[in-house]
Amino acid sequence: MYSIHDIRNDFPILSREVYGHPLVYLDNGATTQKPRCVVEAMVDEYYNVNANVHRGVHFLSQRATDLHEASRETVRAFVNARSTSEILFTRGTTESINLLAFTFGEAFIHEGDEILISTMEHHSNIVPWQMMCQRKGAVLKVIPMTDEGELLMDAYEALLTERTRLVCCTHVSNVLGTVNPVKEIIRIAHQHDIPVLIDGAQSVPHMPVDVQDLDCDFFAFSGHKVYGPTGVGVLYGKEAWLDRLPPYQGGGEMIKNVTFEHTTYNDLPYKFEAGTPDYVATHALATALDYVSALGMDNIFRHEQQLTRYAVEQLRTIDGMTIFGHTRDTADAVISFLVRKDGHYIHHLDLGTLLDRLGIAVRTGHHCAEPLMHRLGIEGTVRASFGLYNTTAEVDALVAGIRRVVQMF
Ligand code: 7TS
Repeated sequence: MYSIHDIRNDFPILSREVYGHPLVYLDNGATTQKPRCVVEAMVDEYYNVNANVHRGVHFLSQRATDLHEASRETVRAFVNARSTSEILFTRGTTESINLLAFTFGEAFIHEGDEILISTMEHHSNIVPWQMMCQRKGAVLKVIPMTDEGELLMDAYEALLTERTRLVCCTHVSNVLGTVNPVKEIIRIAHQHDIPVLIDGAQSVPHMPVDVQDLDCDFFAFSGHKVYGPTGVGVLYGKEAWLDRLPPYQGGGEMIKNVTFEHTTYNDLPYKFEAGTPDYVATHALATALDYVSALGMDNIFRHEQQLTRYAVEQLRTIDGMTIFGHTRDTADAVISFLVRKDGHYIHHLDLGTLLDRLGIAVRTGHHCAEPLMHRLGIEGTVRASFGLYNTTAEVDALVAGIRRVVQMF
């Protein structure tokens, strides 16, 4: 059963106060809070197991290696990859995308080739491709969207040419909550033999994800957004693609043999994992994935969908409210908004700062999606993003808080 009371007790930080008010944490799109079991997994590993992985004959090193590799299997099962060879540990979504942009660029991109991204990408799914395009003389093209924040699928298809080498698209917008039709995007790209990267930073925490069902070629996400620790993330890649990519960084772990003249590289996934991995974080990430799996991703999805719909409904009762996106009720647990007073929008930073004084944590600004802000013709928004532990009472506190703040202007 989905007992919100029990769940909240698993997250010590949720019972703290901010400026004398109970904390209302609605910035889960930026990072999620950690259940006790995740922190305890880290403490336990440092206190009782700690040793470097993959290189020790001794007891602790073997135990740490077992935990690290068991974590890879947990991640594999969580996203339903075919093999643990397809699960690369990185520092997060950003590093996953940079890894792919560099290696894919080296292997497959030539002058005049094209990379396709969407209007609603986070900077981490824009800038690495721009850098790669500059390096290789390639061209970045952008899938347009409607004013309501939906990708234009006909325009997408029309943008695919014989020079398109890769399509990179976010699963869920971190600003609009739009859930993109990624399965359809992938199907269409594959008709043209073009591989697809999905940025899953904002989908993995909120819905079941099956990379084989999606049939994506690459999929990136961050541990810290799915109740795991900071500093660890994942790049999934189909083995056939990963085998054809060169290494990203050189160093220990990623080699088979080294002489001063020549190095042979390790097998997957180690070829892409130079240096000591954050094996404590990988174990804690697996602990987080076990935690959400025990609650059930379907149940989390249902809970957050109900909460999001309730929040949209309640926010719309506020005079002057503009919610961006959310024109379909399939949108995810991220709501960006602005409030108009006396003919202009109250500045997002002012609104966010005054909400903070009431103990309500929201994010303000461009949300690392400046091109999307330009498309919407705004500088920034206030964003409330929900997690598995948020409640309708917290939505009510947000709505009451906004009403109170708006009165002050
Ligand atoms: N992609 C998307 C869709 C994201 O929302 C984010 C982070 C990233 C990539 C980068 O993830 P990282 O873990 O490598 O930093 N998004 C946000 C946000 O919306 N507010 O703070 C970080």
